Amino acid sequence: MNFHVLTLFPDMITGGLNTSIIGRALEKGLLTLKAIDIRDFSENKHRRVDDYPYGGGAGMVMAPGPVYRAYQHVKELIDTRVDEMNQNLSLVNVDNNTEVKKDENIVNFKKTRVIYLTPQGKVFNQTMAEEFSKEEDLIFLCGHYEGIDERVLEMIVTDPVSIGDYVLTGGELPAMVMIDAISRLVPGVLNNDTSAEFETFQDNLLEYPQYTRPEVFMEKSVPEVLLSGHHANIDTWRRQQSIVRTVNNRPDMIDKAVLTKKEQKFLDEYLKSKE
Ligand code: 6GU
Repeated sequence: MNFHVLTLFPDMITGGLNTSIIGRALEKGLLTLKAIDIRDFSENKHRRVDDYPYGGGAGMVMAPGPVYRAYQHVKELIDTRVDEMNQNLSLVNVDNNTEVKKDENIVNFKKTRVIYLTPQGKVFNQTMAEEFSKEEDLIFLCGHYEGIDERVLEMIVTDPVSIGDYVLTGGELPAMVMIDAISRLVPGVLNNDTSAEFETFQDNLLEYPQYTRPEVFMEKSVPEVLLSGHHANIDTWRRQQSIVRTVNNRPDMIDKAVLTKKEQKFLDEYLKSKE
């Protein structure tokens, strides 16, 4: 997966994503991350990229020119790489003396998706993360000030995305949030292949609580069942904890959760005990 981020604050992107799990995946070459400074594509001698809004009003608007040229630059890099991959593929096929129709060589003729981070976008969720994680390249466009000239957005954006119902000062943090959520779904990024499948949101239940040593911390003990070694009881207890957490913290999710008859009975009794 190759991430390309169009931004006025490239250091924020590269600095924020080169540690821990994502940093290791970048080192391993499972991911690449390029932050492109939109200011480098200003044709103004003061490197200006914003201007006053037509029709008046507060704040400044990012001009279409620098954004469009930054996008073209990234797109050319992607297209060149895809062309090279296809040429190499043709060479391999020639060497193997295999008959290949021309378009069987084409690895990526899909239009690269351009995600515009905006509170006006569709709200990001795990299903969208899964969908985006199947792409080979993703372009993120981060706005600042009062936004970006609508014309360039109409020309290049395929996916306007928000990360929730609150307003931030720019698209960089949302882009980083999305890159993190998408990256951990790319095969090999997590050490543990299965862990991405079995957790929060996958079956519309929140995760159960976790404990580690010491067994007693400031007079608080680890729940006894976890020390019992009885795996069936542990699984039941964890499912029940997930159900309790979901109904208390995310009552909007509990109706979508798939519960066994026993679990439904447990939930009914729990809710009754709370009345
Ligand atoms: Cl994507 N951008 C900004 N500026 N604010 C947001 C957001 C995005 N998502 C939630 N709030």
